[in-house]
Amino acid sequence: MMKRYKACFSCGGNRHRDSKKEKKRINIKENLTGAEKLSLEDLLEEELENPMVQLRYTYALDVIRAKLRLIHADLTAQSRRPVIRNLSSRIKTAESIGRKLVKKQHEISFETAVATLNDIAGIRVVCYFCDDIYQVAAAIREQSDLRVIKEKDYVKRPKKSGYQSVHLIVGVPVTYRDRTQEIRVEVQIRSFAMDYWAEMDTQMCYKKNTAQILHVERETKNYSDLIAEVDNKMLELRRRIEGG
Ligand code: 0O2
Repeated sequence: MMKRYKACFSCGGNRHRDSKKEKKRINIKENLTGAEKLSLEDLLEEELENPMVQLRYTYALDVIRAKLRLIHADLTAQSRRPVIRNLSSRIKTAESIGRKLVKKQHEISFETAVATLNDIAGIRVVCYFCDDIYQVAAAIREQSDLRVIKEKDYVKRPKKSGYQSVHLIVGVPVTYRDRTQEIRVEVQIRSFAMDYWAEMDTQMCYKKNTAQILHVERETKNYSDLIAEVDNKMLELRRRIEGG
């Protein structure tokens, strides 16, 4: 399940401390506990960890996961080979949300996170071949109970880093009693080879220091090109085999 962090964000929250809304929220907290002022990071973590919030995001992830299992079964039956290799999901930690809000120069608050971030809930779909990505994306678009809000194709146009994946931001209706809320889930769809690169890239980021950064980034970008070449060759081979 989700890892719990004590949030520690780079801006320290000082830039945001003056907002009227924030003062009000801190006062409310003081009245309730009499404890010392909570930082913006702690407030964000506390609101994110509210069971009703967590359960809404978990519900949305469960819906998408169930849908992807159906899509996998359908596409596997059609093509007579497995299409999706694995699925993984997570709810973003308060620490990671805080970092992203700072990066986007947004106020650190739960409301801003919910309003501006598309990936508080995320699911990763790893397919065997690069053409499977588009089959899965098309099948998601066809689902009448889901709304595709935004799409980014980093396979056709890889990121400067070399990162490749298709991202769909999908709206999932979550109804509790008489209230329906649309929860956004980021679905990252990539091939097995693209996933290998992304995982290794994440690992390298932890290792690199400022002096190494340019060199490491150049090298990982080159490996992304190499891996894409192998990915395409595997696809060509599969098509030759299928063609008899
Ligand atoms: P984490 O830990 O994976 O959650 P948007 O707000 O929708 O317009 P966003 O989310 O700001 O767009 O950016 P983007 O590039 O569409 O998607 C960001 C996510 O893609 C990242 O999430 C990563 O999961 C993945 N990603 C993007 N670029 C790279 C890269 O160069 N290397 C690797 N390994 N992954 C990448 P987070 O929030 O950064 O992290």
